[in-house]
Amino acid sequence: MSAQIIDGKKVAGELKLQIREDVENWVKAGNRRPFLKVLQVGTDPASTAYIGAKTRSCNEVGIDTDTTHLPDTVSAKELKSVIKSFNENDGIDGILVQLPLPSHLSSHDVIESIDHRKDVDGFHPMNVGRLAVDQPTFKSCTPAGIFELFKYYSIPTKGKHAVVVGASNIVGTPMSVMLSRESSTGKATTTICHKYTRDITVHTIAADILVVAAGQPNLIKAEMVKEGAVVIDVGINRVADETRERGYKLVGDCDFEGLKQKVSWITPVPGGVGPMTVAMLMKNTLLAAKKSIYPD
Ligand code: BQF
Repeated sequence: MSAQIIDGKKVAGELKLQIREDVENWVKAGNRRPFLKVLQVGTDPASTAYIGAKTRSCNEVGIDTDTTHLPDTVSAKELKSVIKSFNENDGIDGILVQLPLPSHLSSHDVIESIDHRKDVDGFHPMNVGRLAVDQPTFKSCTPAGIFELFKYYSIPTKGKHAVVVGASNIVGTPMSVMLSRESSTGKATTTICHKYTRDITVHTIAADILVVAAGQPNLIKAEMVKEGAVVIDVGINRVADETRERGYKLVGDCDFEGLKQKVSWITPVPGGVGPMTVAMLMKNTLLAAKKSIYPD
């Protein structure tokens, strides 16, 4: 048996067409076009590439956007005063601070300084807390995108054993919360593995749904998964490849070729979860403009 491939690029494209229509209807009804402000600290090339993908998506769906660049020497005080000016600017609906930040800056402090009503990444403690208690919120884009894939492909989560590998604030933790909670789909029995887990295979082999966000190429091999499992690979790793003009290729955290023979569904890298993350950012920005989560 060979797995069915979850085509995140296709699903993201369809979602963006829907969002574009929603944006046009919002503007036709007499509202200002939604505006996303992106803040980049420093010049990390991967961050620049991700911001490029987000800017292109904004253009596709009709959301206005621009990026403010600050030097990697910026102080916490200066950065927070810039964010404060964005918070107070009524022309800005969504604010995104591209991560990671230089090490002298605390991402906790910076994220907390964003107005939670403009936190389209869903990283502010207000939004994370509301997620945990099943209230309407800006959901972290990657887990939200994975749930859109479950919906699109009619992959049930209710009553399943879901295992999340990786406990980051951005992916693993909100994913485990969304899987375990009652709302939307969810309703799974959820295990979360992290760097202190003694034997991850004990857990991964028991998973009906396996979500891997560890940032380690080839971490998950065929012998570590259950026959017929659903595998969601969130990893995006650069590995050297001389045959590519860039000198590298992108791979996930899973041995895709090995797993494909054994599981029922699997996401590729690239073209799996990544495009969904960006599409959900567009959705959150429209929700912010419409004040759908936090009415005035
Ligand atoms: C694809 C990200 C790690 C650290 C910071 C499409 C993206 C990626 C892959 C993308 C990511 C990962 C983003 C693909 C945004 C996802 O075709 O497979 C899009 O742009 N992402 C980010 O902003 O910061 C990160 C991963």
